[in-house]
Amino acid sequence: MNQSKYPFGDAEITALRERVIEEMSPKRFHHTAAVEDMVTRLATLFCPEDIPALRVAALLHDITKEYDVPTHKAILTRFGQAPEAGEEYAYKTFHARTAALLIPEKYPAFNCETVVSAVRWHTTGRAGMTLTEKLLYLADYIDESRLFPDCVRLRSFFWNGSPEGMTMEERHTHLRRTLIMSYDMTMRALLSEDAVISPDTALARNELVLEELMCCR
Ligand code: DGI
Ligand code: FE
Ligand code: FE
Repeated sequence: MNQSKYPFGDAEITALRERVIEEMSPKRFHHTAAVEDMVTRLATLFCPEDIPALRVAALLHDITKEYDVPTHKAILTRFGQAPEAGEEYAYKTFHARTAALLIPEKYPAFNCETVVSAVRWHTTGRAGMTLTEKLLYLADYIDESRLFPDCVRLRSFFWNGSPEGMTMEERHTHLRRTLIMSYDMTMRALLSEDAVISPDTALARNELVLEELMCCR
């Protein structure tokens, strides 16, 4: 028999998809479904055993994206989590935090660490990201519904590198290089808007760059 690491499978994930579609605009659901597909493709290469959790995390990652800032702040306050210094002005990152906070009460059947942490860190990443956190972060960036030039470029960089034909070690190096490229593009875009860069964004990028320097020079 197939032993899954997770207490949910295809039937529960299909029911979740039908519930999530009711909670967001058609546009947001279109993106959500595309992230589910992309994270499944990525997890097939890196950690097939985590596909159920990553599909769930994809379905839940943007459930609060369409809330306004006062609603995010009210949720954060209810959970005793005022935004940290530097995050107060990076309000577009709030939805990752509030979605993760609401999972235990709104979706208790899917309240597992892999799901919640992938949702929590999907926008900024963080220093010390787990593999599953990295995969949702990247899938959110390069899902096929995104046509923005940076996204198209990053999607091509990852898949044109033919990661299917690589050893696992080469795949991890390719993933790191793809993530570094994503952070460089995000930070350039944020700088061009004079936006506040979340400390987690900066820490995640620096850690990956240092790993690259130590490994490959
Ligand atoms: O929710 P999505 O649109 O699917 O994607 P996302 O969760 O990656 O959110 C992207 C938005 O978040 C985009 O408008 C840029 C913003 N963002 C990401 N990192 C930071 C940030 N905004 C600020 N101010 N600082 C960050 O570090
Ligand atoms: Fe998001
Ligand atoms: Fe998203």
